[in-house]
Parts: sequence; C-alpha cells; structure tokens
Amino acid sequence: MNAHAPRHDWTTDEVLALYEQPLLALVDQARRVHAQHHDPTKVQLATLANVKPGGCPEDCSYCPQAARYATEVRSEPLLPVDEVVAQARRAQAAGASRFCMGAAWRKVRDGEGFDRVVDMVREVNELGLEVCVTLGMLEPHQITRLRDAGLHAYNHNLDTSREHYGDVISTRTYDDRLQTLAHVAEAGVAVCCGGIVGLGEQRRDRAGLLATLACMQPHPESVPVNRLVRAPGTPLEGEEEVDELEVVRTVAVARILMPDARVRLAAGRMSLSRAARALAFQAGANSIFFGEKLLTTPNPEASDDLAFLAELGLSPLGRTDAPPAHG
Ligand code: SAM
Ligand code: DTB
Ligand code: SF4
Repeated sequence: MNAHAPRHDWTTDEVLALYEQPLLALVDQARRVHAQHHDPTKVQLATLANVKPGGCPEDCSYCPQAARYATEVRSEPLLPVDEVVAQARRAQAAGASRFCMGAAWRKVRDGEGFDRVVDMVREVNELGLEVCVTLGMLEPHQITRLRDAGLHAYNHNLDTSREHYGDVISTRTYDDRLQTLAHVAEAGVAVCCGGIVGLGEQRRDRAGLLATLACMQPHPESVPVNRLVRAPGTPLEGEEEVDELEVVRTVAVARILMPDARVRLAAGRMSLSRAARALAFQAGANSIFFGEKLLTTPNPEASDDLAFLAELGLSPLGRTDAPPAHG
C-alpha cells in the first residue's frame, strides 16, 4: 500500500498514539498531509441557517434547542422557503460557498414540512451554493428525495466515542446515528460527520470518535470539529473547558487520518484565541462556519474572519474548485 493512501482500519490505540505526540511534531505531520492533499491557502466558508429552531424532543445534554432544558431558545415554526433563500443569497454575497440548513428535529417526517425543506434544498442549490442539511435521523427514501433536489451533503454528528455517548444523550443510540449515516452514504450523498470536544470525555474518547470516522469507507467528506459552546440552561453549561490546544490536536489528528476530508473548525471558535485558530489552520483545518450566528449562538463577525484569513495568507475557496461529492 502507498504510504499516503488513506487507511480505513484505524484502532483507537493507534489514534491515541497520534494524539500523544509532542504538539509541534503532530502539527508538522498534519501540515504535510494537508499540503499533499489540498491547496493549503484555501478555506471553505460555510454559512449556517437555523430553518426550524428549538423545541427538539431529544435530550442531547449540550444543546440549547432541546425542549426539556430551560434555555433562551424558543420553539419556532419552520421558516418559509423565500426567507431561507434570501439568507442563502446574502451568505453567498458575503463570500460563502456552502450553505448548511439545520432543523431541531429528532427525525425527518414525511409531509408538508419535509416537502418545504426539499424545496429549500432545490432553490439554494440553484443559486450555485454547495448545500448541506442536518435534520436528524432519516430513512432511505427521504435522503433520495433530498439528493434528487440537489443536496450535496448531509450532516449527522456522532459527537463522541461509543463508550461516552450514553453519558451525553439517552434518547437515541450510537447505532441509530450510524444507521442514518449508512442511508446517506448508500444514496451517494456526501457524509458530513464530526463531534464535539468538551463533553466531559477523555482523550481516549476523542481518539475513539476519530477512529470510528476514519474507519468509514469512504471517509466523511467533511468532519466538523466543534468545541462545546456552554449554553446556559443545558446540563453541560458548567462543564470544564478543555484546553484549546486539545482542539488543535483534534484537528491535526483528523487531518492525518482523513487526508481528503474537509476538516471544519466549527462551533466554539469564539472561545479560541487567535493563536489557537491560526495553529488549527496550520494543522489542516480548511473550513469554518462563516457569519455572525451558528444555529442559536454567536460566531465571529464575517468581516473579522475575512481579515483574519487574509492576515494568515488564506483565502475563501470558491464553489467551482469544490471537490466531487464522494471523493
Ligand atoms: N437535530 C439534528 C441533529 O442532532 O442531528 C441537527 C441539528 S444539531 C444542533 C447539529 C449538531 O450541532 C449536533 O450534532 C452537535 O454536534 C452540534 N451542537 C449542538 N449544540 C452544540 C453546542 N452547544 N456546542 C457545540 N456543538 C453543538
Ligand atoms: C456542526 O457540527 N456544528 C453546527 C452544524 N454542524 C449544524 C452546529 C453548531 C451549533 C452550536 C450551538 C448553537 O448555535 O446552537
Ligand atoms: Fe435536537 Fe439536534 Fe439539539 Fe440533539 S443536537 S437536542 S437532536 S437539535
């Protein structure tokens, strides 16, 4: 096997050994892989839209949109298609090439609401944006409809290791998540799947999550690395923050394991120093969420992000140089 061919047989122990290297050796290794597989000067800008905020029946202990926690987020109806398309146009004009629509649903239900999301996908795709949605669990016929409307990727995070999962979420299982991911891959839609650093997990859990992702065939098209946003009212609001360099390590290990994936420095960027953000790009992060808001919580100002990228010598990846859906 070619030394640089992506592997799909990683063990948690091997991944943990990557994590345990001295930081600069790890970042160097990730940087080399990154430069071999990507234009290291390009960063994809993905804008999020919360098309159905709040009121979610699940109990994800990090999430301000779960109905059962007393958070600032109220349940709101699914947005009209026109409003979402207007948001997408604004995102595109500001420099985004990917548009990700999230709904606080446990799972997709057939009916008027889903029909409307399919219309959103069709119209946003027609603008020339790479379209991603995250709608919870779904069935094969539902991902087929989304694909046929022009969906590029489906986001469905595993969040943490199988071992730690039950401490974070009780209303669904790791296997439920893997099943939805299998439906997405089988339909030929790109898989966007990652996790969260800071859920009270051990480094071994972070390694276990990345090993699970790296054993998928093909690897996920994109891997969001979120740092927990400690939302008031959620069970994890008082969780101790994980060292920001551990986020950098997670980006670096993800890059080494999944050389062709987009590694997205996702939620929690507000809580990272400029230096940690810079090191995360050096370690192979090549996508960010772009725009003042994530789903319900703040994100850096678009103009500040563009200035920071320019300071680092990075520029936004255009839609035309996006890789094929299932590379
Ligand atoms: N309901 C759908 C689901 O869970 O798949 C889609 C929306 S959900 C908000 C998408 C992802 O956002 C979650 O899987 C989780 O990884 C991330 N997320 C949610 N709340 C977060 C927080 N407070 N900090 C970091 N990431 C968070
Ligand atoms: C992902 O991994 N992170 C995004 C996106 N996929 C859907 C969501 C982050 C949400 C952060 C908390 C909030 O704003 O509600
Ligand atoms: Fe619901 Fe998704 Fe939030 Fe979990 S992460 S409570 S499924 S919106």
